[in-house]
Amino acid sequence: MGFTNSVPGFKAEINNDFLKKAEKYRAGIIKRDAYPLDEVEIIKNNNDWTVKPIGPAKAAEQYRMQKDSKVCFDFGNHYVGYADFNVNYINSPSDAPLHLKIKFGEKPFEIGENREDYDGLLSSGWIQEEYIHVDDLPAHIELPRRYAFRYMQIVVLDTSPCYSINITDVHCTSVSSADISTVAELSLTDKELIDIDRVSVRTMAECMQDVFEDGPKRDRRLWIGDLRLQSLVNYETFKNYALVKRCLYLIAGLTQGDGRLAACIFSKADPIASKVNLFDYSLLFISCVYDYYVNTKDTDTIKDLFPTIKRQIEIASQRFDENYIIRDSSDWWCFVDWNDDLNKQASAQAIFIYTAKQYVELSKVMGEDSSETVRMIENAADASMKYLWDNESGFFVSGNDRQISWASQIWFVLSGILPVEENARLMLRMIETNPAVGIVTPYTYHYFIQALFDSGLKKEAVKHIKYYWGAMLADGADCFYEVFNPENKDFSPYGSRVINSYCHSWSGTPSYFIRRYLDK
Ligand code: RAM
Repeated sequence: MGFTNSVPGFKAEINNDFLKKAEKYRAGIIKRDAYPLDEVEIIKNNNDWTVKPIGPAKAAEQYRMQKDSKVCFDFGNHYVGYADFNVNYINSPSDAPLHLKIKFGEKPFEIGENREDYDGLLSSGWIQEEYIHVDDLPAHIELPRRYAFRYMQIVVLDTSPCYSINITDVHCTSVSSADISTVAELSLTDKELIDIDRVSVRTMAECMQDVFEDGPKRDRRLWIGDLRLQSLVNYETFKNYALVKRCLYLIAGLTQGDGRLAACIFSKADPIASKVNLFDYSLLFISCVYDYYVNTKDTDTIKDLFPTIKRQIEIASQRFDENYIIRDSSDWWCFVDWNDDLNKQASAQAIFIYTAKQYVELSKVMGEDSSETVRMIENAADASMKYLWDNESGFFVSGNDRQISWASQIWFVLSGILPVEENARLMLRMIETNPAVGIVTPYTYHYFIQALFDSGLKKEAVKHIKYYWGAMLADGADCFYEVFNPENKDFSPYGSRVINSYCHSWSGTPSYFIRRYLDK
């Protein structure tokens, strides 16, 4: 163990053995060539940005351009990669620097909107836009960042009165550690599910880089909650066990001190734990390890990681109050969903029970005594029925205002403290009553679908997969989105949809459900 202090006032704890292991399982990146398929124009139509087709892209031919002209390419699908092109002068040698603006977008409106108008919560640095000067022509331009995009627009800001330019050979070297050709074909014949599965698999492949990234446009990092869902899909599709193992060691190897897990890891140049700690994400690391064990039976890795998961139970249990209910607070202590109105206390209580049960299973595998955790689970379950179950409404309530939300019911179903038939009734009652505090992320929608399957409500599960992910398909999704509300497609927890990620790993989980429960 060693300490680093690269963030003032924040002591990250590093387990070098774990980091070495993470390095050993570093993924090989597969590179492929991608070219623009079509030339398009992004125009405002009925108050929104839409794609107007111009014609097939002239991939290796000239785009003759002068000051203030622009060209937009449609690559025909979502890509993660590095773009390059050639540019030369025409008419006369370049007697002044060429000034270009290049934009990339997963969605047309990212091309259409101006960065200057962005006023969201997250850094505008995420907006995929470059201003470059080219002093000498001809030149081969390699853009500096890795982009996640379907659309690429080049705008000529200036040349000089003497020369124009031509642009040729627009190209992208796409990158991923996943190979879609290794994924088994489905045998089911439901066209909508096949389409949903295809887009899920692509979403996952685009997010599988050096680590399981949450989204290749934003945040491009390893979050525990996202990893949990990505690895579930991975076990049913790519089966890249080494990449999961790498991520598990990275997370356990870069803690916040005292064994406390960071909710996410910055894994690039000099890997470091983030300063964010989330009650549910720390516990869901246990689920990551549990699922990994179930799918690999790799007891050596479980042995390494056991102290880490044990510590998460110890830390989480310090949040129980005198009634054995997880204490609520008004800071960002627990994630659950991006619904601002959501009170997270009940979900947190249920997540404790859900993950502690998995910890007990892993303790058995390791031959460790878990009787204390078993007692905690019983106490937490009893307290939940006493203080959080509301007989009158037939729902679990959360927080001082006894809020009834979708998330609280879903997590209590998953915690398994009620019999399956009661869980099924609870789910149906929730769907029927439709409590006002709903779901805004595919992440929580995943757990909703899981709760339906766990309650034996397969038909409802399929119906809701189609309703939710089918609506994204109908919206033209090449990959599935970070946030999606079919009733309010422009919703963003960050104040602007421009900064939302439109290829987000936690949204690719229909493949897991389809392949695990439906494709038999
Ligand atoms: C956002 C990302 C990420 C998620 C966190 C909590 O920054 O969408 O996927 O895990 O929130």
